[in-house]
Amino acid sequence: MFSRAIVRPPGTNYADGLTRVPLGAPDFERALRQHAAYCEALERCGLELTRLEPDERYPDATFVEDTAVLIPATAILTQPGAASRIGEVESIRDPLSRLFPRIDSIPEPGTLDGGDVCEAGSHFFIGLSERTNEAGAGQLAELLGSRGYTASLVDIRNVKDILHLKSGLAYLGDNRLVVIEALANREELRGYELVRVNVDEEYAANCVRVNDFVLIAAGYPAFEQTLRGLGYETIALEMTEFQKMDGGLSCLSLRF
Ligand code: CIR
Repeated sequence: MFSRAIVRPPGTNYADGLTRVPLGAPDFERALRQHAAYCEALERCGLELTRLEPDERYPDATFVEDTAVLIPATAILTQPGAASRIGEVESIRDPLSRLFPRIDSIPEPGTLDGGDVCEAGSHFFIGLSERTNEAGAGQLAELLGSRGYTASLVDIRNVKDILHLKSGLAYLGDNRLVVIEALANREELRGYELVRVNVDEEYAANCVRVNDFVLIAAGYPAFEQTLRGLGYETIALEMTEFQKMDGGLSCLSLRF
């Protein structure tokens, strides 16, 4: 169960952030509305929100999930793999210090984005990606290990179209993982029940189970139907303006 989340609305220079997807520039006002609806959905799931101010120094700062990995004992500050995002970590240190008993970090030469870290109960999948390197993943695995969690690596460097591990993998609880086809046959995921996402609905794989609900991107009817068929109550959210900046649903919040 989650009880809180940290969110940060996009700033006016949001469109200056990083993106690899050819979907055009985001509309700032629409992004704000979509962000507000996202926050409302988290509250509907029972979460108390810590709402940070937009941070115009970092156009990608709305994607707060990339800056930390949270477990009850500590908030682990990451080491973003994109140079323009490194400062975001310092900007979230204070709020996390007020909410967590301890702060740890991933030092260089490690790099690690929170979007590459998929928590599945007491196990963590850590993606090796364009943003997360072996050193960063190893440091995180060690920190988690010292707190009683297990971790395994999932190399996505050759998986086309996904920026982070969680762009293609989500944990629903109940030993169930949502996966895109490109990851469905991975040895690392054996032992879990896999909920596959159609190739033409891949963006929807980045969904988030929050207490009694699963938040999903709007516009992916087959996947929504699959989740409902499994007995989940879904909340579909318009994510178009975040998708344009390569962002998924999970990256807009840090949940704990
Ligand atoms: C970036 O490229 O870093 C941002 N524009 C998007 C980050 C999305 N984060 C995530 O999926 N965890």
